[in-house]
Amino acid sequence: MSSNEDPSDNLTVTPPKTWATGVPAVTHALEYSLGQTSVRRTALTLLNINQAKGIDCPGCAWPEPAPGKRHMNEYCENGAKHINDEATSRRVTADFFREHSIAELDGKSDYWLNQQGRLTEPMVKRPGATHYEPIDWDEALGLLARELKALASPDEALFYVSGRLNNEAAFLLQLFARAYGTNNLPDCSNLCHESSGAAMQETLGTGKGSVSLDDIHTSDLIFVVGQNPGTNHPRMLSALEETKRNGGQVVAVNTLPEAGLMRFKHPQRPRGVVGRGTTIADQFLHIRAGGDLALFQALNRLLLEAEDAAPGTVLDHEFIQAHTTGFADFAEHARKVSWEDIHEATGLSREEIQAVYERVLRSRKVIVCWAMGLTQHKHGVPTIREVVNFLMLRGNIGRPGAGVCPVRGHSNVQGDRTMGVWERMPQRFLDALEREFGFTPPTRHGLDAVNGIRAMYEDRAKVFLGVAGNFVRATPDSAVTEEAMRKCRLTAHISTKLNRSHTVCGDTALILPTLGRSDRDVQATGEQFITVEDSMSEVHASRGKLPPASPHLLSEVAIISRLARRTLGQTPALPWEDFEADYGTIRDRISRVVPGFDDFNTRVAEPGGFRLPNPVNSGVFPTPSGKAVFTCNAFTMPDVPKGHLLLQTLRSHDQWNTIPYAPNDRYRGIHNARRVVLVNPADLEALGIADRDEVDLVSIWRDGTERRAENFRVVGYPASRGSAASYYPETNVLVPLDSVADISNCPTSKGVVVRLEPARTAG
Ligand SMILES: Nc1nc2c(c(=O)[nH]1)N[C@H]1C(S)=C(S)[C@@H](COP(=O)(O)OP(=O)(O)OC[C@H]3O[C@@H](n4cnc5c(=O)[nH]c(N)nc54)[C@H](O)[C@@H]3O)O[C@H]1N2
Ligand SMILES: Nc1nc2c(c(=O)[nH]1)N[C@H]1C(S)=C(S)[C@@H](COP(=O)(O)OP(=O)(O)OC[C@H]3O[C@@H](n4cnc5c(=O)[nH]c(N)nc54)[C@H](O)[C@@H]3O)O[C@H]1N2
Ligand code: SF4
Ligand SMILES: [Mo]
Repeated sequence: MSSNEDPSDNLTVTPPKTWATGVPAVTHALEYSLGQTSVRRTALTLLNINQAKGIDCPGCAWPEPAPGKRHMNEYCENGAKHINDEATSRRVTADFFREHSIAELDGKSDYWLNQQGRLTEPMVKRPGATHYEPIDWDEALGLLARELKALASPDEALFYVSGRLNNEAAFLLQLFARAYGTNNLPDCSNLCHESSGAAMQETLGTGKGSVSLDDIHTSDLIFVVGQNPGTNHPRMLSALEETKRNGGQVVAVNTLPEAGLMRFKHPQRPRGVVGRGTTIADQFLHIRAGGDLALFQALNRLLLEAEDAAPGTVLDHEFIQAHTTGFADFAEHARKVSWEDIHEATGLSREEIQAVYERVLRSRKVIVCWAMGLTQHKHGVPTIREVVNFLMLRGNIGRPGAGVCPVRGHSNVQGDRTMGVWERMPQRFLDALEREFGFTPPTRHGLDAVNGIRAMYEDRAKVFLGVAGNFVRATPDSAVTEEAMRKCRLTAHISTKLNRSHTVCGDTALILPTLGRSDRDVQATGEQFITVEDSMSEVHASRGKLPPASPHLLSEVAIISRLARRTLGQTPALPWEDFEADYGTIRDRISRVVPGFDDFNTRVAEPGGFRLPNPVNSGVFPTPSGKAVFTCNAFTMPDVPKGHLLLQTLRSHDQWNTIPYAPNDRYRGIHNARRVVLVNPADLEALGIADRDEVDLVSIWRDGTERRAENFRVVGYPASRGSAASYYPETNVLVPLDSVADISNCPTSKGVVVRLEPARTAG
C-alpha cells in the first residue's frame, strides 16, 4: 500500500506534550477551517455547532451540557476541524472524474482523496470502464434497484452504515433492508464498541452506558481506561475538569501517557489561557497492552479480601443480594488470581494497584469510562465484564455519580443501533416492525462487518451499499477486503466526500453524493431537521445552516426512500414518498416502533431534546433472570512470541477515522509523518533497533500468511513495555480478518502481533 501514501517523510519529533488544548488548539482549528472554506462559512458553522437550535457536531458522540449551561463556543478544536472538513468550499465535479481514472485515484493517499472536497453529482463506473461518468439520480437508483432485485437471495446484499448517519435515515435504511428481506446490516459498531455491547448486554441486560454528564460531574472517582479523550473526545476534558473542581478524582489507565489524561488547559477560560491548567489524572497506570482484565481482577480480589477481613464494611450486600446472580462463583474465581500473574500481565507494581484500591475504598460513587483500548482486544468482552463485576461489588451501578460509561465514537453511532441498524436485532423489535408496517421481517441473523467481508470474498454477497462511512479503509486485512469488494457485482456508496471505498470497487460502482450535517435540507413540505442520540442517550435535533454543497445533492432520507420505492414499490403500508417529503412522518413511525420514543416529534422540539431512560438506573436489569450477572472471566494474557511486539493501531490528533487531515500528531510530538511506529526505548535496545531506523512491520498469524506494512520510522516513545503503536488506517493491512475479539467478532485492532524488520525497500 505504500504507493497510496504521501511522500511526507519529513519526520520531526518533539517531546510528547504533558497538557492538552489551551490556545494552540484554537489556532489549529481555525487554521484547518480557513484552509477549507471562507471566513463567513467558518463563522456560520462554528457559531451554530452544538447550539440548541444549531448543527450537532459531526465529530464524536460526547454529549453537550443542558441548553442553559452551554458556552457560546460549545465545541473543541477537533469538532471545528470535522465540521469544516465537511463545510469545505472545494468541489469534486464530473470534470474531475473525467480527468482522473479510477486507477489513478486509487494511487492517491487517503489524505489527498479527502482534500479534493465535496462530491457534487451522482457518478457511475460501468463494467470494464476505467473512469466514473455522470449519471442522473433516476437512472442511478434504478440501476441499484435492478441489481438488488436480480439477486438470487436478499442475503446476497449488504447494507453498511456508519455512525454519522442520522436517526431518520438509519430507521429507513433498516426498514428497507428488512422489507427487502435481509438482516445484513453490518455497521461501524462491529469494528468499534461491539465488545462493550456484548459484555453489558449479557451482564446488565442493556448494551448502553448508564451515566449522564451530571453523573460525570458529581462522581467521586472516574477511571478513564483505554481511551485518549484529549484527541478523540476533547470536551470530555471540560467535564473531567468539573469533576475535579467538585472534589472528584481521576485514574487514567493507558499504554501511552496521553497528554489529555495529564493536564488540561481550557481554551475558553482565562485560567486555561495563562495558567498551568488542571491536572486530570490523580494517578496514571502505565499498563501493559491487554493487561486491563488482570487489573480489574486484582482490584476485585483486594475488595473481596478486605470484606473477608472486616465483613459488612466493603461490599454493597444489599445491591448484590437484591439485584445480582453469580456472586459466589465469581468471588471464588477472583480470589484465586495470583499477584505474580497480575504483575506479569499489567506491568504494574503491587503498590500502584494498592493505591488505586485505596481510592476506590474512599469513594462512594465510581464510574468507569472506556473506549477502543478495551474493546479491540481478543479478550475485550471478558475485560468489560470484569469492569462490570468491579462496579457491582460496591453497588456502583444505577445510582447518581456511578456507572458504566463506554464512550462512543461517531456522533450518532448509538442512535443508529437504537433505530435497528444491527444484524441481530431482538425479536421484539422485529415484531414491532411487523405490527407497524404489516410485513414479516426476516428472523435469521444477518452478517456483521467481518462476516460480510468473508461473504463477498467467497461470492456469497454480490451487492454492497455503504452509507456514511469508508468500509474499505475501516476494515481489517486490507488486501483481503479490497479483493472482496472488487469481486462484487455492484458497490455503491452514499457519501459526502471522496474516499478509498470509491476507488476500490465492484464491476459496477455508484457514488451517490449527499447532504452533510451542516447543509440545509429542504423537502416538499419545507425545511427539515434530523435527530441524533449521543453517548449518554440524549436525543436531540440538528439543523443544517449552509446552502447545500451542490444543487444536485439529495439527502440521505431522500436517496434511501427513492431506492426503496424503486426496489419494492410504493404501498400504503410503506409510503416512501411521504417519508421523503416530511421527516416528521418517519419520527411518528419511530415513536411507535422504538421503545422510549413516545411523542418523539413533540419531545424532540424541546431545546436539548430528551434522554432515553436506561433501565439499570431504575433497578431493572432486563437479562433472562431479571438480575445483573456476575461473571467468571478466565485470566488471559496476549501471547506474544519473543522478539515480537503487540501493536495497537490508533488515531493521530489530526484525523477523523480513515481520513487524515494532516500528517501530524501534536500531543505525541510527531510532525510531518504518519508512517511511524512508537516503541519503548528499552524494547528497541533489546531488539537491536535504533531510533529513526526504517522498518517494515510484519504481522504473524496462524494462517501463515505474511502481512507487511512497509517503510515505517521507529520512534523511541514511552509506550508500555512489549507494545507498539502506529496509526490506522495505514496499518489495517496487518490485522488478520480472523483475528477478532471472542464473542463480539470485533477486529483486534489494538492487539496485532508484529515484528520489526529492516525495511525491504528504501521508502
Ligand atoms: N479527532 C477524532 N476524534 C474521534 C475519532 C477520530 O478519528 N478523530 N474517532 C471517533 C471514533 S469512531 C471512536 S471509536 C473514538 C475512539 O476513541 P479512542 O478509543 O480514544 O481512540 P484510539 O485512538 O483508538 O485510542 C485508543 C486508546 O487506548 C489506548 N490503549 C490501547 N491499548 C490499550 C490497552 O490494552 N489498555 C489500555 N488501558 N489502553 C490501551 C491507546 O494508547 C489510546 O490512548 O473516537 C472518536 N473521536
Ligand atoms: N486498524 C483499525 N481499524 C479501525 C479502527 C481502529 O482503531 N484501528 N477503528 C474502527 C472504528 S472505532 C470505526 S468507528 C471505524 C470507522 O469507519 P467508518 O465510519 O466507515 O469511516 P469514516 O472514516 O468515519 O468514514 C468517512 C467517510 O464518511 C463519509 N461521510 C462523512 N460524513 C457523512 C455524512 O454526513 N453522510 C454520509 N452519507 N457520508 C458521510 C465521507 O464520504 C467520508 O469519506 O473504523 C474502524 N477501523
Ligand atoms: S468533543 Fe466531540 S462532539 Fe464535542 S465538539 Fe469535540 S468532536 Fe464535537
Ligand atoms: Mo468508532
